[in-house]
Amino acid sequence: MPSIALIAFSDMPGIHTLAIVKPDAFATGKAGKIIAHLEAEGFTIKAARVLTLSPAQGGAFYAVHKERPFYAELVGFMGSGPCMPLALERADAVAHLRTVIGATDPAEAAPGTIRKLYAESKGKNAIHASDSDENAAREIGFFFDAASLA
Ligand code: FUP
Repeated sequence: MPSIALIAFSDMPGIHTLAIVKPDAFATGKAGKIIAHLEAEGFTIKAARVLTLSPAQGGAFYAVHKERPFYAELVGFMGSGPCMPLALERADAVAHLRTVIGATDPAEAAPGTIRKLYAESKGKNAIHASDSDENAAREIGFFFDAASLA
């Protein structure tokens, strides 16, 4: 269960979301450019970590996809090196971040989006972003406790 402080942080409608700079972006040295892109879009970083996900952590985070054919590959990739979860704040956070990252497959992503600029494939696609306020609250709580949220 999230703490009371975390609920207060995450329940403000629409202003928080979770991004993860994925291992491919670290491997290609693009993590800093991606963070700069997020700040230029008006996101404030409220909390950040760098960690390598264990199979259990990656599997739990992406449990919603566990019946999908790409699940094992996804969990393996997400644990292949460091990643960086970021709790972000901005008006209309979830929807705006989804626009800023672009389509799942960089080949289909709009020009100027993070995935178009920095991703190499549908699997190795540089960044994760929450897809709803409900999932943003859950995903922020997955990585951060109340004490680490600014
Ligand atoms: P997105 O929300 O854009 O990250 O996309 P999805 O929630 O559909 O997928 C989550 C992650 O699964 C993607 F970021 C990458 C991976 N994936 C694949 O590897 N292959 C696919 O065909 C679809 C998704």
